[in-house]
Amino acid sequence: MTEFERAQNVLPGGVNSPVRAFRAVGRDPLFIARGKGGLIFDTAGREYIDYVMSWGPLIFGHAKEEIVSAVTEAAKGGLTFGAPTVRETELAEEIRFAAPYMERVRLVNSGTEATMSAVRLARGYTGRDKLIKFAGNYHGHSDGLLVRAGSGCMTGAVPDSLGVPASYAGDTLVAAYNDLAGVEALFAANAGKVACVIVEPVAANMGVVPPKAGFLQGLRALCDKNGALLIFDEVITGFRVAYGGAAQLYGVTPDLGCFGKVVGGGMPLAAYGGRKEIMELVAPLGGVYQAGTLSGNPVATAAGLAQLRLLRERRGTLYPALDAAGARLEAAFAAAGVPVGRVGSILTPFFAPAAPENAAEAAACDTRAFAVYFGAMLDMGVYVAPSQFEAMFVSAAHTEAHLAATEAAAAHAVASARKR
Ligand code: HOZ
Repeated sequence: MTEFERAQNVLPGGVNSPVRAFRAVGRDPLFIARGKGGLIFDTAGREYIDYVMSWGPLIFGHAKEEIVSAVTEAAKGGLTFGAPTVRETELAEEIRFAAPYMERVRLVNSGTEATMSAVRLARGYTGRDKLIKFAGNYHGHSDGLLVRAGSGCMTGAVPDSLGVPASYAGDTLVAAYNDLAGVEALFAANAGKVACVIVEPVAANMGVVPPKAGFLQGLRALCDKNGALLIFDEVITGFRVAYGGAAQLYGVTPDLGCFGKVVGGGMPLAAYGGRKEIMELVAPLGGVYQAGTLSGNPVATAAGLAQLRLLRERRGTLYPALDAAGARLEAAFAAAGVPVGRVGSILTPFFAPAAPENAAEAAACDTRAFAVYFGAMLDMGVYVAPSQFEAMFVSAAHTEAHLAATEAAAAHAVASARKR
C-alpha cells in the first residue's frame, strides 16, 4: 500500500486541505519528509526546489535557523498557557510597526479566523449585514465567504460550497475583481445595507492577479461614500509584496486588515486588526465576541516574532532582492510565451493568451496544459502549486543555482505543455 493509499483510508481524499491533493494535475501528492532552505525532500529521498513554501509563510525558506531556535526555546518553556504572554504584545507591536493602520491587533490561529472575525466586527460596528466580496478571491472557509471562492474551490470547481445555508450566502454580494462599476452598482442596489468590502488587495487565489491602477483607491472611496468598512485580506500579501503589505505598496489604507502566513513564521498564527475605535468593539471591551484557547500561542508567537524581526532588520535589501528574483522567473516564463501575473515574489504563469484581470478570465485558462507543465516541472525537480489558480512563492532561500535550474525547467515544461 502506498503512503497515499494508506492516507486515503483515514483522511478524506488522503489530505487535510484539498489543494494538496494534486487532483487537478492527475498525480498523487508527494509526501514530504523534510525541508531546508529552498528545498524539500520527499519520503522517497527525492529533492525538489520548492515554490509552494507552505503556500506562503516561509519567506526565508524552510527551517530557518533563527526561527527554529526561537521555537525550540519557547517550547521548552511550555507549549500553551491560555493566559497572556509578553510575546503576544511584542508580535502585535511588530505588525503595527509595519502596518500602522493596525492600531489594535487580535491574534488568532488561521487566516480563516482572521477574515471571519473581521467581517463579524464590521457587521457589529456598522449594524449592517451584507458584505461585498470578489469572485475568485479566497478568504478562508467560513460560511459567508465560501461564495464564488478562489483557491481550492476554483481548482475543484466548487466555488459555492455545499452546506452553506442560503440565508448566509444571501448576505454575500459578489463583484468581479478589478471592476469598480460593479461594486458601485452593488452599493446602489443595497443602499444602507453593506457592512464591508473584503478584498485580496493583490488577488492570489485565482493565480496572481494584480489590482488595476486605481482599483483599490476606488474601493476606498466607495466604502467612504457608502459608510462601509474596507477590509484588506493581507493573509498572502502581508509582509510579502512589501514589508507593509499591499496597503503600503499601493498607498491605500483599509479600516481593517487580516494577516496570516508570514506573520506566523510557519506556525498556525494569524491576526486581524485596524482602527482603535473599531477594534474596541471586540470583547472584552465591546460586544463583538471572538475567542480561542490557542490564540497567541507561545510557540507560534515565538516563530512569528523571530520572522518579523528578521524582516524588519533586513527589509531594505530583502524586498528588492525578492522582487528581482520574481522578475527573473517572470522573464523566463514570458520568454517561453506564457504571460505572468506577478507582484514582487508572488507570481503565476497563466496558460492563456494574456494574464487575467478577473476570475472569469482566469477560469478560461488551459488547465490541461497547466497539468502537463506541472508534471514536467515536478519530473525536473521543481515543486510548484498543483493548480493554475495558485501562486509561486519565491523565498530569500532560493539561490542563484535554484533560480537558474527553474528557468531551464520552465522553458522545457512549457514546451512540453505546448506539444501535448
Ligand atoms: N489558502 C492557500 C491556498 N491559496 C492554502 C491553504 C489551503 O487551502 O490549504
